[in-house]
Amino acid sequence: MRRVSVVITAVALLSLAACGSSSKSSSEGAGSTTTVAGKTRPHVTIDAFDYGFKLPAQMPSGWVDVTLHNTGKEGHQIAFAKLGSLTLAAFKTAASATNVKALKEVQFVGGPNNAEPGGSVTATIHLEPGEYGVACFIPASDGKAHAAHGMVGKVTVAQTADSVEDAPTVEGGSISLSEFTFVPESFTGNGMVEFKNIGTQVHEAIIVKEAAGATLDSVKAFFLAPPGSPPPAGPPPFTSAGGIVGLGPSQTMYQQMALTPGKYVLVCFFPDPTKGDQPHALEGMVKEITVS
Ligand SMILES: [Cu+2]
Repeated sequence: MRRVSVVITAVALLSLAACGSSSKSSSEGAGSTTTVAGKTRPHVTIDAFDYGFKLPAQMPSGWVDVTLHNTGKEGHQIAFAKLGSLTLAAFKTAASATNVKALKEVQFVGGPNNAEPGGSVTATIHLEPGEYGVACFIPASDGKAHAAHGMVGKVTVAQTADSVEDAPTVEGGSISLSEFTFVPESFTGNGMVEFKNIGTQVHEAIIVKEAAGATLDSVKAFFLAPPGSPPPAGPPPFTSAGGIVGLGPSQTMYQQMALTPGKYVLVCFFPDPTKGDQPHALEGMVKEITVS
């Protein structure tokens, strides 16, 4: 029951966050490219709507800038998972139920998170050739993941002349994710930021900027309303600042950031399969960081 309450709170915030200012961070226009040591990193823009993705049939392997452009009315994300031996049908079933235990075999490599309605979030992920399942795990008002409503699919990844294997250059520091915390290192919030999963479970980072007068406690109160109670009244005490989703153990990904000075909160709602799918946020995975 606790999980459902938290999850519904998360939905509310992601919808309400749409009323706030648009996220300037981690957004890039569709079709823009990034030059890496003379070679341009491929940039793929995927439209998200309520409820589905407009997916390309194929994406280049290597490091790819993935922009999720949200044309819907609810917040969305797209997590990429290399299927390996899991069938697409099994992936769809498990993703629709946010059954991370059944997704143990897939390799989650990350993706852009927390794209507000009308907004875009870009993340740089590494893809190996093969079949990938993609999904949005954000819950709809019925408590089921958006994946269960159609935000699940498949992308084929192949090496092409566009493929770039040189990892992005880190400019804005790094953030390590593990059970159950975020550890920033030399983090400035500006330039390319590295996200590393040094733990054993899949994690995400939903990033929000505290509104004037807000505190970590007021943000937590919004994210983690007690079981059975609605989130606090009024607008959310924060605005969206992008984020990353579905980063599996030992995986690294990047996000271009341009965070303005202020206090930010990182939250992970990924379920802990060893604790009855309790969201990591309830196990301490909520962190305030200051950008100066
Ligand atoms: Cu987590």
